Amino acid sequence: MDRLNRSADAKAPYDGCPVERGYLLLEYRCLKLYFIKRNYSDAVTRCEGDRGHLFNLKSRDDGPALLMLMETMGKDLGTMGKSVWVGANDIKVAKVFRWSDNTTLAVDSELWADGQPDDMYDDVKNVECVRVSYMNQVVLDDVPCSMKLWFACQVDI
Ligand SMILES: [Ca+2]
Repeated sequence: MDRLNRSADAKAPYDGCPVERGYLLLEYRCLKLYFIKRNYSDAVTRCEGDRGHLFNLKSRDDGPALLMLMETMGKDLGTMGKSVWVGANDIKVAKVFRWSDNTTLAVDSELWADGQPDDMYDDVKNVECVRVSYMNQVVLDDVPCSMKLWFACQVDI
């Protein structure tokens, strides 16, 4: 079926968002939070299995959708130490963070937590993957890709 036909039918509001797989349409974003802890590459693979990618949380405007998603699932990102993988990393070129659609996440973006990205986590250096947590607002931090975290997948609609 081509897109035109599908968009004309009764499922139009969710068109392309796999709600049957537990995705939710929140403020025009099609998202699912996985409450299983995985390293970054396993999380990427899981999202790709849904024909999506890790959530590209590119602006403050994306914060409410994530918090709403957590709330819907009965979880709270505001608790200390809680964080979720998002779709940015600097694996290809150090210090050049890219979202999964290849757009850049500037190192001076207001989305980073204070002092981030610092290419560091405890004693580990050269860390390359990005998580989001909540400190009065959603904030990003670069951490080791081997960390096991919850993750948010996004399907483009
Ligand atoms: Ca860091």
